[in-house]
Amino acid sequence: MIKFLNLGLQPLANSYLKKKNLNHKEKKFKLEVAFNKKNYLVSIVNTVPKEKMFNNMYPYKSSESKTMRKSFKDLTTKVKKRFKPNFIIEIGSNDGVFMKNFNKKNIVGVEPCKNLAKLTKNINYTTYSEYWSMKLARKITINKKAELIYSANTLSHIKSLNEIFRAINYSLSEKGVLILEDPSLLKCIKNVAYDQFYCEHIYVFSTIALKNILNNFDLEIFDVQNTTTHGGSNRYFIKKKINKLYTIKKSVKNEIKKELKFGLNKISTYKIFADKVKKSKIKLLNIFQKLKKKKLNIIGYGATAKSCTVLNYCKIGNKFIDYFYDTTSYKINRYLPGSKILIKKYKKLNKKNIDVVFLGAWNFKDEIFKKEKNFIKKGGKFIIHVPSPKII
Ligand code: DWN
Repeated sequence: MIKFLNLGLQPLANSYLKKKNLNHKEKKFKLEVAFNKKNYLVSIVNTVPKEKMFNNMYPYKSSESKTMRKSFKDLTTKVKKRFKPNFIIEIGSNDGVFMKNFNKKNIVGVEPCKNLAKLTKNINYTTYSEYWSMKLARKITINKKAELIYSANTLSHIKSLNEIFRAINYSLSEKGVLILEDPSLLKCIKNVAYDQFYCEHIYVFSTIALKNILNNFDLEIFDVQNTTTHGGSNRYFIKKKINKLYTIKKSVKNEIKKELKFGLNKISTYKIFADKVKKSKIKLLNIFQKLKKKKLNIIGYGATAKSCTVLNYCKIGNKFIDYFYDTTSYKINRYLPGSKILIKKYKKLNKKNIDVVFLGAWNFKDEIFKKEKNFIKKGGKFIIHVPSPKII
């Protein structure tokens, strides 16, 4: 593994602080990112035990944005039509935003965060509140294998790829399909979206890396689609190699071509990216300093896990940002880890008391700009740090 990026000491991204704990020392870990030149996998170097991140107090709910609700709903329609699955497993079912589009008889969820699993259990969707493992795979599919396994923004959070794919291989029927959806490394590197790296994102996958990993488990990608969610993701359609029901689509070759052309197989590409990250930090700090000199009121919008990386790496704290707005109940009245900026319950932006807004949830720019059109009309501005820090 070759380290190429050092994002400093970072707290746990989704560990929002209570007021009474503001003076407690926060646990921090060294956030470094590395490239494996054998299989092209990009991963963080130091990982945090899963129980510290995914427990009974996980704050993130996938259904919080219109964009994601629509994305999951649209996929459901396509999946039903294309694969007609009768037995589906969703790994990382979160608050049920995907699951709820299916009949309760046809889908089971796996969600180790007990507070979230409860939400789907309460409405009678079978949900295993456990980490995805071989043991769990045996429990769920000992008698009946899955025709579809779906996992969005989850496998990148699990350290043991061996355990993940062995368990998937065991659970998937011979003719079954695995659909994986995760942020695209190509998009992340191209857009200098370094905030995709934090404790939970152990991996940011490329097609070339995923192909190499899947090969060890006799699995192969037969289709790949680029989606716009989370700043640019890939949706991979995967099958067992023995399954001849699907032919490998041109999309796979094309995606690999794009990645190789950009140089995702070369360490030099990642070194260039790391230089851009350093420049991005300087530029973002300059923007904040200039705005503060003018005594403008700056707030944040969307207290994302990604913001944790940016704010702590760039050392942007409550001297620059007065507070964040967020719609998520678990985050409200808490403080962002490290930077200790207060998170307030979302209110429509008002130009009377807010001049500039740092867009923590930059991946939902279109949805947020639509919602805040009056603020924009009245001259309200946003700071966006991806692909390059600027005021718009
Ligand atoms: O992989 C992960 C992704 C999918 O979700 C997890 N490791 C953790 C989490 O990452 P994130 O916090 O960076 O995700 P989002 O989806 O960018 O978070 C958006 C945040 O912004 C949420 O807290 C909700 C909030 N929000 C809001 O307050 N108003 C979002 C929208 C669209 C809004 O209008």
